[in-house]
Amino acid sequence: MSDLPEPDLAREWLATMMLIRRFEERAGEMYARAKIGGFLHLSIGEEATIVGSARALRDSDYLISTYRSHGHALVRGTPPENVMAELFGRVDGCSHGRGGSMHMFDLARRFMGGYGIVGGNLPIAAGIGLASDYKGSEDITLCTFGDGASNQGTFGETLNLAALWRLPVVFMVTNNQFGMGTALRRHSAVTDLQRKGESLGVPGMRCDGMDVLDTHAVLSEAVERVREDRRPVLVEAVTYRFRGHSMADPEQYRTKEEVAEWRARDPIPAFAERLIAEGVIDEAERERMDADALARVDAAVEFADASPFPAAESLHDDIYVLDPQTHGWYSVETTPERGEDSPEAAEPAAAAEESEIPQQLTHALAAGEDSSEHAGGMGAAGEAPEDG
Ligand SMILES: Cc1ncc(C[n+]2csc(CCOP(=O)(O)OP(=O)(O)O)c2C)c(N)n1
Repeated sequence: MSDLPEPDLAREWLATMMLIRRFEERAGEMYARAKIGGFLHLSIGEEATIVGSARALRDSDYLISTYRSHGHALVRGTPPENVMAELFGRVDGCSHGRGGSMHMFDLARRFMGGYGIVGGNLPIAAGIGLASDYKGSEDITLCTFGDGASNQGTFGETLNLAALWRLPVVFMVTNNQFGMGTALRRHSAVTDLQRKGESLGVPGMRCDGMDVLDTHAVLSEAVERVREDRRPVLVEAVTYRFRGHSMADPEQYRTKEEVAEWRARDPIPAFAERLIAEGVIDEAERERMDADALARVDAAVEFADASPFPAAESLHDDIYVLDPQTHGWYSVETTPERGEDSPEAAEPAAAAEESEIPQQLTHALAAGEDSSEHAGGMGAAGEAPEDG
């Protein structure tokens, strides 16, 4: 059994797990009440993996996650108000209301975001690791992704390059047993996921992702190894997603008994009971901590509700623009200056020559490609889209 950390630290870990749980439950309710549009993926059941791993980082280290990332923003210290406002699509959201559930982001706290593309965050993590090395810093990056993502091409490509270039990245596969409705044994030939990087030169480790202490102990070792040796490692955190994949999941791929078995190992009561048994907190304090978490979530909802939607005129700020009629900083037909609609805009042909990407966009436009396919935008509030 892993040792407990200092009492204040232990309380903070429990409080953060409780906050994530209460936040996620409320987010689910708000989705049902059509306050939240698009997709919503909850991490209920995975709190020990989130808190145990993130608390192994220094504040200056980077964390990068997936579309299941509300908890990652909260654990890094993004105020619940700004996370909830993001879910509501409001201007005070941590991505100014433009990302929604799948695109949390907080640069100041070195949370490099949620990503909607399965496996899409791995190459970005390698890039962040390369930048850390290039700058001669000690920073490392923790990149978390799902068991399903370990089958993506980006997994092999990124781990190979990370090992070859000795990039300071801890890859953590959050094995919650399913990729959408497909169980691990049905989607991966190798189910011992910590071994999936071995042939690529990335050694593996495993932690009990239902136990915040074990997760923290294993991740601390991984983080320190990576910081010292400047070589990547792969950690498998074994956990379970208590709720459906997203809000529109009939859960026909698993039995109620299986869910109940894992729920009996709920990481929050398990850790709370250990703290009570060792005299760090008592039952009254546990209840107070839970009430505090609820009060913070209440305040977050109130804040998000009062926050305005972004102004219509700001629609084209901070985005890549494909439509030649609209003026964004990366628009093909206008100046490439950020946020500017400058009278000195380059001629369209000249602008297209400046980089390959605008040319590609020009070709896509010429070929009549539908830009909405690339946009990944949010659906109407309250809809139950099939998936992200
Ligand atoms: C490249 C890509 N393919 C498919 C999808 C649709 N999709 C969204 S989530 C998901 C399952 C991923 O499962 P896993 O990596 O285990 O993460 P989890 O959802 O369990 O956290 C899929 C297939 C996508 N978003 N991106």
